[in-house]
Amino acid sequence: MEQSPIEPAPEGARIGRRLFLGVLGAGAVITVANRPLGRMLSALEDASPASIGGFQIYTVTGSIPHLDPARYRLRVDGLVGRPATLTLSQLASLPQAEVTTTFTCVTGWTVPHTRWAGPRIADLIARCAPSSNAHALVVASADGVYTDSLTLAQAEATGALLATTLDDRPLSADHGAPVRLLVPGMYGYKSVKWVDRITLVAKEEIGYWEQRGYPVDAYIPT
Ligand SMILES: Nc1nc2c(c(=O)[nH]1)N[C@H]1C(S)=C(S)[C@@H](COP(=O)(O)O)O[C@H]1N2
Ligand SMILES: [Mo]
Repeated sequence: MEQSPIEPAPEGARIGRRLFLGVLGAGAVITVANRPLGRMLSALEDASPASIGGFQIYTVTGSIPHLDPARYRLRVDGLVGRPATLTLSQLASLPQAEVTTTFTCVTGWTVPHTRWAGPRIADLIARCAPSSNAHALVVASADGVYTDSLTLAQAEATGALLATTLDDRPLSADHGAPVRLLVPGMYGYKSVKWVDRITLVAKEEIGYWEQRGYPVDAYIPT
């Protein structure tokens, strides 16, 4: 599927193609076509139709990875003295942190009072003996495409989590199971879903949406 450089708009994301065509057929297009048609169609092409509990479910690849929890491994590599490969039970045995936050997508939708838990990424990295020249980390998704990056200072200061639960329940596949990044205070595009690799690097790398125009400074204005 060809990808549009724009994140699916919330309106488009709520409407599946079949429903959209049905609406067109019924002549009721005015209820959904409050934006240029091309833009709306490309949003439909790219979007998962799901809206769950106030979240728009996004996946730039057009499909939702279903990772087997038993076979899941998180790799930590790059500029570390002790590269690691962790199972979910090893992640669960690390100190768990919790955060309740308003999840905020830069396109405008928010979900208040979302509660996330999992190990802090800074704690995990500390166990891997980062090299003195390690300055940032790149978080890569098992979807093979999506990445984002934080400086080690940002990981520390924000308390960024490798979230394994949302509202006290294991993450769903739609929300990035079994592990997603959650960066309190930063826009949702930092929150890489289906995390499978964290690589320490000397220089921050530009993430998927930042390469396509989103601000590299992802802090949500307060
Ligand atoms: N792998 C992956 N992670 C991703 C995205 C994506 O398309 N693929 N979209 C990002 C964006 S822009 C947002 S706002 C949130 C949305 O989270 P949700 O799909 O759980 O609602 O996921 C982020 N993480
Ligand atoms: Mo987003």
